[in-house]
Amino acid sequence: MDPTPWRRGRLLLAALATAALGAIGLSAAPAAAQEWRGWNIHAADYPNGIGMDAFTRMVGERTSNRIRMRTFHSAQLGQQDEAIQQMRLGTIDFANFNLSPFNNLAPTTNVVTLPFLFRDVGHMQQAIDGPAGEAIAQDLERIGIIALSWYDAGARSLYTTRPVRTPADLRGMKIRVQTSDLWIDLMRALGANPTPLPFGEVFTSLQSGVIDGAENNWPSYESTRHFEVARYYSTTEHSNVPEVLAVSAQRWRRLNDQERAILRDAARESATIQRRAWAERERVSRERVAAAGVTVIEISDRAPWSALMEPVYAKYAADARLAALVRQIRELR
Ligand code: BDP
Repeated sequence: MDPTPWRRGRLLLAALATAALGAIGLSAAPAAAQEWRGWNIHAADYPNGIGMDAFTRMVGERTSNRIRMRTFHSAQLGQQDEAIQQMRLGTIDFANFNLSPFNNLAPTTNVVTLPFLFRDVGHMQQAIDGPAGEAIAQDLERIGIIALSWYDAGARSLYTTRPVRTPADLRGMKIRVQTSDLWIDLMRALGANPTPLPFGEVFTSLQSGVIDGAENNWPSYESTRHFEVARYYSTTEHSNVPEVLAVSAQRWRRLNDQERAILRDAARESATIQRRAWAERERVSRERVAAAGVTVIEISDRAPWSALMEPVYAKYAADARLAALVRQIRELR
């Protein structure tokens, strides 16, 4: 049966309203609230957890809870490599990752992982908030991951069950690395025996003697309690690889422009919060491990270490695009 004239009028009005709202990027029917699941490898009180919780709070407020995000801290949703796969499939919606586990998937992430590339944290931030970040975001988008902002991860140094002062001391030692070819070659170039393992397996592997050491920044060394089993921390500061706060492209595709802007702004603001918390936590973690009696071996001369890194640059920064990015980063002042 034909709609009555008044019903026809109502239908027309509804259609017009839908079209008008559609034009400004909103849908007529109140959109059903979306529930997003977030992955975090660290505990909630780690600077990255603090950043992520600030991000999800801001997104909730600014979308009137249309996008409700919940972060599962402490790797509750699995280890890092699985989490990356899940982000690509869209079964995890957002996450914070270190960039090293992307080394084999997104070539430009190798550049910011390169040993002894950055002069200091300020230099790293300039690169990742600038040309390096732009290039990496493009690479990540190709594998289904949308980078929204960049988190700090300090400098990574070696920690071991026996004292290490020179590369010669490392010879033959089994050192855990993240799953990345660059890291395997880097550790080999230092004379060690690289052992790729998930983060969550490092403590027991140190305890059982499967490995003799690992490498990480102060906050990770402390928060994981690795310092209880690997009692020597040598300040090699060999890599300043940063981290990304990212969203699955599966989700991103279904957001309107206004929602995307809200997420981008909240992510950037969360990075400011994370970086502040990071600087503070670095100091606190260092104090905590010193109080626990760890031997800190200060490496003041890094030249013998960086001299061994030539093959790593030759292999991972040889390609013209990557070499240009390295040059661009070095020229940042
Ligand atoms: C920490 C990073 C984390 C990595 C971990 C590792 O924040 O994302 O998974 O190192 O070494 O510093 O696996």
